[in-house]
Amino acid sequence: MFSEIERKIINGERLNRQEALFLFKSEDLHRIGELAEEVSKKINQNRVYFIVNRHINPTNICVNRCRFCAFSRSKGEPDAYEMSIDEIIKNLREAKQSLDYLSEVHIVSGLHPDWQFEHYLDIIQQIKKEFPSIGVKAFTAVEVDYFSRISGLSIEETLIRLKEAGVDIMPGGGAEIFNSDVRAKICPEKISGERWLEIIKTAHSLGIKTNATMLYGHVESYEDRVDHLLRLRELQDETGGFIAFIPLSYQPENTQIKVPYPSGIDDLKTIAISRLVLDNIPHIKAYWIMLGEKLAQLALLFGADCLEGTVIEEKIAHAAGARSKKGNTIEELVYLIKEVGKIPVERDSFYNIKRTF
Ligand code: V47
Repeated sequence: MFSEIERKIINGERLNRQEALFLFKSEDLHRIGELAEEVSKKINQNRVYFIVNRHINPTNICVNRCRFCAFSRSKGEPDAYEMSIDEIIKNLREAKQSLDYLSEVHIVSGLHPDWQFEHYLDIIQQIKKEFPSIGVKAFTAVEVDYFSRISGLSIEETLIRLKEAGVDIMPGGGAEIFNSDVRAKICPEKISGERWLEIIKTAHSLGIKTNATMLYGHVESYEDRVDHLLRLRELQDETGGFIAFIPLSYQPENTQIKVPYPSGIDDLKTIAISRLVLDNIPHIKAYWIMLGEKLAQLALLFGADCLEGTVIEEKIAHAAGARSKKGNTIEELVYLIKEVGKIPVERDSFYNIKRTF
């Protein structure tokens, strides 16, 4: 089957479910990687993107206590926190100062039992008022569903309000693995995979671009991963609204799902197969925070074309044992990219090129 798969990839033909599954079961990581690299070069030439950004998590208090999540807390727990809007602005000012400027803020929050939708809107409005030129990547489909429930607004109306407040693009979190049996084991309180896809579809129909993620390396099977990728590919055929796909390598510490970290082999294979299956999503991110800097660097030769960004302060993966730094400098990201013989490209939220190194 491998030679037929190779033929299809070289001719730009689409892989089917069986073929994608075959690749996950294959041990020929080198050849899978080589093929993914060829596809990546066709789409993004020799460029590798990164962004000068800061992650902000306004609160870790969350009514969904997903079993894979080591970050969330219930109200009243000693290390539960809530950031004020002033603190958020102060963090962004400091990031801007230390990096000279900031292109984007990435905001993912907990589902706070007391905060109103207006408060989340206020966070975005105040950020936009203070930093009008910064791209705002904010709130996953899971949060949008929650905002709609607490406000009584439809999903469409909720998204319109977010867009008006200043949301430019939505991050891809909360997708996990779409299969409902897996979701019942890892995040029983979370919205279904179908609901996640429906909300993202609505966002795309309103002109809001989004990312997509897949959390792998816990209790899911290769079949579940392939199913997840195919459902994303199908939606992308309809809407064209996904900009980037980010495979999230499971970090098991302090979580309720105790399994070993995914191996480096599994990480690289998952990146490469994502590039090969998602022929209609332009960018594949190697999220260095979860992969570690060195494996993320190698992933750039296995189909990935983006390293996310400077991040500054990562909390979700580090609560679960991520061994990377919490943030990076532009110089280090440029170094990682140059060392694999690729061209470092600083981008904005929509992958417009700001600077080439
Ligand atoms: O949705 C939670 C995941 C996500 C763990 O869109 C975990 O550009 C691994 O979505 N091990 C949030 N992953 C992060 C995210 C993201 C990150 C960077 C860029 C973008 C983007 C999106 O983190 C959650 C969940 O799937 N997560 N716990 C864990 N233990």
